[in-house]
Amino acid sequence: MSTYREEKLTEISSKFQIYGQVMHAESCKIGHINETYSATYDQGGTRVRYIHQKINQHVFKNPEGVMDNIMRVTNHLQKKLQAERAPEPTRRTLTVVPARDGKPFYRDDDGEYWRTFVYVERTQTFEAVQTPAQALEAGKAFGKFQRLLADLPGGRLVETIPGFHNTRNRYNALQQAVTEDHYNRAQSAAKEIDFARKHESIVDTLLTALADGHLPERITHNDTKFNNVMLDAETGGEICVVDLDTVMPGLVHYDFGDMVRTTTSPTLEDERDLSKVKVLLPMFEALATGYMSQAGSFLTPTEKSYIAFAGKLITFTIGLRFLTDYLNGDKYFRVHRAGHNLDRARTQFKLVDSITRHEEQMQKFVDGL
Ligand code: GN1
Ligand code: MG
Repeated sequence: MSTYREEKLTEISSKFQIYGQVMHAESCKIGHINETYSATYDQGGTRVRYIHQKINQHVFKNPEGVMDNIMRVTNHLQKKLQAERAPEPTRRTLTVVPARDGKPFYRDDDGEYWRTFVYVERTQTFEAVQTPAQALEAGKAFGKFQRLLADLPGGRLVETIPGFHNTRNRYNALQQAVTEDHYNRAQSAAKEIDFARKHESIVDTLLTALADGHLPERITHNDTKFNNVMLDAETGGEICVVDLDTVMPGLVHYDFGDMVRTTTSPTLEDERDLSKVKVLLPMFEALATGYMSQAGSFLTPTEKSYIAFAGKLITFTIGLRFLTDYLNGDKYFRVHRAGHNLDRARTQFKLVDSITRHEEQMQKFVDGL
């Protein structure tokens, strides 16, 4: 890590209510948005770890609203886990460590927002799903998350990114990027742009059902990728879901859909060998079983009837976003190579195709649960 970063992290570490000396810090998690570090402290002779994270304000325009949501959600989860007598409850939801002034964040001299979490030990995360057992755990983890938050007291959570999963808006943003074509990239993405246009008919389905009152708004996570589930390093069982910045009012389909996107094809999000990208039904069945074991108690029949569709829609939506960002010059998602966002879009669209082929079978399986 650069000296700048080490010095910065030493400064940051002194701003939170942590007892002990920071020993070292390192970069962790390959997210596309925030900067994340794990830091090891010496606390009376014992090593303890914390997570320090800088919030990306280009993406999250209201960081205090983000932290307000996270405090409400994590406090509620902690209470519910204790009431349910869950073992090791402090490993099962994130714990925010307050700053010295008691706020859930520290704002530095550059106006950057930092926050700190207790490090959840003895867990593992994976960039790509490997087994149906893992898909089952992911489904269970996010299903439980929704279930435990169903009775969150207080007003509506802040919409940290308004219209985050609004596929109509995402579709329109793509059309605008194509028209402007500031980076002269539209030609290189002609096939993908065409794919997007051919699928326009699906973009309003859930929005219309919500507007017509057929689907209820709930509290959802909205970024349920598989690498946001911490699995116990020993047993592989789900422990804790992370990345709570986009917890806000939403449809359960946003969560289930992103789980389908990231846990039914055992490939990376930017896999270039598209022949490998496809839904494996045993993965889907395990995912749906895990999810329904928790969410089955509160889902309405109409919500349930859109479950397989959700996988297609959200995979398509994330594909639209990658493609739009490619055309807009890679301003949003961190890229590591030329054409990275285009590769990501291609992978998503290939998966959309595969889900479409299996959609009926997938829904039938869910109906039988
Ligand atoms: C972003 O936080 P991170 O990098 O895991 C994005 C998600 C996308 C995901 C695609 C706030 O997630 O919506 O699905 O990349 N988060 C935000 O990998 O835009
Ligand atoms: Mg995220």
